[in-house]
Amino acid sequence: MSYKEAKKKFAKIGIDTEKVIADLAKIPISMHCWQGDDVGGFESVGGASNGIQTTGNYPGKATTPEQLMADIEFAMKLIPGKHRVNLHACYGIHNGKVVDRDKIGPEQFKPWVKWAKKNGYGLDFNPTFFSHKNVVDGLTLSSPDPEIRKFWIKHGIKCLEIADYFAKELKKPCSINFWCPDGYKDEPSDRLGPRQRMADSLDKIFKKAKYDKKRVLPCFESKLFGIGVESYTVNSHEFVMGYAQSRGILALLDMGHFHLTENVADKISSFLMFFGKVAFHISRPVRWDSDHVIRQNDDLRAAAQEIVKMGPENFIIALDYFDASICRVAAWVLGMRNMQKELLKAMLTPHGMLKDLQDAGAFTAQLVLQEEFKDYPFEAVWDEFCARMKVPAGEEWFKTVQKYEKDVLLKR
Ligand code: RNT
Ligand code: ZN
Repeated sequence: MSYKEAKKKFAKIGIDTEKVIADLAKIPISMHCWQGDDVGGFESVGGASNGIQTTGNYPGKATTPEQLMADIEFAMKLIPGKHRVNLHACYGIHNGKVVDRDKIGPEQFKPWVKWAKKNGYGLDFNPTFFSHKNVVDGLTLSSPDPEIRKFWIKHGIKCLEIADYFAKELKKPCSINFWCPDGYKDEPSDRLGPRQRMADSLDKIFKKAKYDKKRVLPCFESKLFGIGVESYTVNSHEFVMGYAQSRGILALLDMGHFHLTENVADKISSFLMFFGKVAFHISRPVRWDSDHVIRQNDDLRAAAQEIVKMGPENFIIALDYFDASICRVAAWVLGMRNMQKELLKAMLTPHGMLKDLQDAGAFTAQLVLQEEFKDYPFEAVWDEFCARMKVPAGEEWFKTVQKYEKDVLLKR
């Protein structure tokens, strides 16, 4: 179906595709730098550890800042619209002399800011509470050892200051997400103490750090379990909700951090009501928090539908997956485009009409139309969107990546 025909068809159910195209172009997605090098970073060659695990050894991984930047730029060219890049503290650029995490500052991130300015990307940030010798017994901010806590508190403070530097330089708000691996493999005897220590450490970080609350948006990510922390995580969903709500920061939902049968999309409206803004890690768990590349599946569809209904401007949409078994550049492009495709499908759904059916108790009509609208000609609008954004619409983007792989990635 041509775009013209699709436009008419959507107009009949009250959807203005021109507006949808314009609106979709304005939704930034935060692309995670860590898909480019299996969450490696530039401090050491050790790779990811302490609660982060990648599997696979696909060739062509970025091993230097220049390579990672080039790969991100290449991927971004195949993704419609202007987006953000999500950095982790372990991606500081140290030029030979590695500064430890309690001492890093804007200095290590200057080249990133210069690069982001040149390319027009916004930047988001994350302290790195993993892949480090000071994660002792799997604990950071909740460690019973005050020296260990002190180290990680300093790291948190430094990172808030780096986020502030990003926001100031790029003149765009910067979200900074706190995720810590803290937890226990087996039944702990004390569940309260670690949570009290965690809250106290976080309070110290937010109190001492110098940052502008208007331009830096701290987020706090919960997690149900991890490998090696099967029995207890300090930052459980309830803990994170309570802490974030009481301290005026945002809670972050990661799609892989809940029971597999839990409907993460259902949580969004409650979050929005009580936080005003929702931070999201879009991920795909397969049997566990496996961080697979996101697909256009029911979970992503449901999340996108809620994001669109609640107003995308109220969300920080960040991707979080890392597959080391496939081409990393393709993984970025596919995931970003899948996110946009699901947002577009949601924007092409007449939510007002469906809501009225729900309120009228017309459940048969609601079910029928919810299903029928899934078959509306989304593809014609996507193609038009891509054409206007000057990126390939269909699978031909992959040929471009294959060429880059042959010419650049496989020569590393
Ligand atoms: C880990 C969390 C966290 C990380 C990134 C790298 O389970 O999802 O968000 O994936 O910070
Ligand atoms: Zn996450």
